[in-house]
Amino acid sequence: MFEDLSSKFDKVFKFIKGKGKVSEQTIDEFLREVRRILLDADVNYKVVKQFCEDVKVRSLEKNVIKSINPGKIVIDTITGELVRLMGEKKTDIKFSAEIPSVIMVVGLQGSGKTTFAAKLAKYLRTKGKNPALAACDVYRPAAIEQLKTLGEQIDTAVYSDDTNDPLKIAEAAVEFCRTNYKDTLIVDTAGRLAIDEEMMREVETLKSKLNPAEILFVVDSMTGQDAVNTAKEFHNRLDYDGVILTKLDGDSRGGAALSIRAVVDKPVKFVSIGEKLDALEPFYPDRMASRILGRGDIQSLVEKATTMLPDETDEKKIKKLEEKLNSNKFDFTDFLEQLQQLKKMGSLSQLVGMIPGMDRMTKGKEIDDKPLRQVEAVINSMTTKERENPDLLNGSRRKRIAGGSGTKIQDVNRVIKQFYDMQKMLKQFKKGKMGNLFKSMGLPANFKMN
Ligand SMILES: Nc1nc2c(ncn2[C@@H]2O[C@H](COP(=O)(O)OP(=O)(O)OP(=O)(O)O)[C@@H](O)[C@H]2O)c(=O)[nH]1
Ligand SMILES: [Mg+2]
Repeated sequence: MFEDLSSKFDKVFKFIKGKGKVSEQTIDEFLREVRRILLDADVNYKVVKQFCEDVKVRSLEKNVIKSINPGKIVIDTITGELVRLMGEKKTDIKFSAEIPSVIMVVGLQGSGKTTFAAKLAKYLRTKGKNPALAACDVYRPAAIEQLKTLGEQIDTAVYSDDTNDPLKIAEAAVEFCRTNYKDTLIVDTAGRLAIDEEMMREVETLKSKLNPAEILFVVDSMTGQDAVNTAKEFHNRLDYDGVILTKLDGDSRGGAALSIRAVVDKPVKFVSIGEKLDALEPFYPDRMASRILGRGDIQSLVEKATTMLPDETDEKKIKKLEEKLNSNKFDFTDFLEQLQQLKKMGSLSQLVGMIPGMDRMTKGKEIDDKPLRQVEAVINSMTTKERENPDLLNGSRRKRIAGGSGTKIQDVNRVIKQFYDMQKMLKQFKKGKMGNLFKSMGLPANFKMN
């Protein structure tokens, strides 16, 4: 996700980090670069302009020119402004007092509505809801079948009938929910190639008759500024409640994710990151900013881990690691074990973006096991002493390891950096509170960093 954007930010941050003191002119120079990066990522030009102005004003307010660490001030400001741009806080789905809460899913053709409707049903079930789906796309021949198939996969009821009238189907589906104790109805609607009057009128009618708790607008993030324009038009007609960004697993440049909130002033509620039905994540602006800046997203990783229960062999491993950690510290062997554990948790492409530094390493290339294999090769070429004591790894040792693992010295440096990054991130989680999370991640419940 956003590898290009991350590596460009990385470069320009290095430039400012290297400065002992800055003038207003240096800040301007730096921001010109930031501006270019954002425009290249297809962020709306008005949004970019405002963003750079805000960063400048805030940095000056923080006395960046007199500071002895101007790089930190500027980078912290950029991070904060990115979070603000994307809406600051995670926004949840609303439910109505009446049963069922109706959630309408709207958007252009092929944006990912039907897939999202099923993903949302699956997600809501993990939150204790009992949803049903309504098949209201009566135009595309296979649409109803598609939703039924998805419903079967997630063991969720799909209401459909042959009336060919979206409103009648939706109203009957509401009744179906009431008699079958379904508390939430997710309504999948038809898409069109472009916004047209007929589709808009149809969804407007659905809105006025169904009185939905939520209207969610689904948009393909790969379409960049088009996505933002469509979001605006839909918003003018429907005044929806939230945006769903799909296909963030593709080579989306980030423009839609970064501009949509500022342009339509509606929160992004979920992002969809793959075709599989569990490839859905709530949208957290701060975590997204962290990914955009290439710092990974350990929180989401840990949350993902909690949905997995360790099997018996994992339990044994946890015990062993626990004993080790009580007397020792997190070393390269543990690091490798953790990465292998993470790999078991899901597709590597979903996980790499969450591991600090990994995203940049793969640079949007076809994601396979290569990054992990490289980490393995590098760690396997270390001596036991080196694995236990990473501080031993001086220049000549690194060179030897590169030779031994068939990698370049930069690869070795990167693995070492990743190790320290992960160590740092894990340190942020305090003992106790995160105990159960660690457990499912394959770490002892009383895991603690020295
Ligand atoms: N890679 C990727 N593919 C996705 C994602 N979401 C949906 N898709 C794929 O995009 C295609 C279209 O998805 P649908 O859910 O059928 O889209 P739709 O908006 O319902 O389409 P219409 O009903 O024709 O308007 C399918 O092949 C999905 O598998 C995603 O987050 N990532
Ligand atoms: Mg559909």
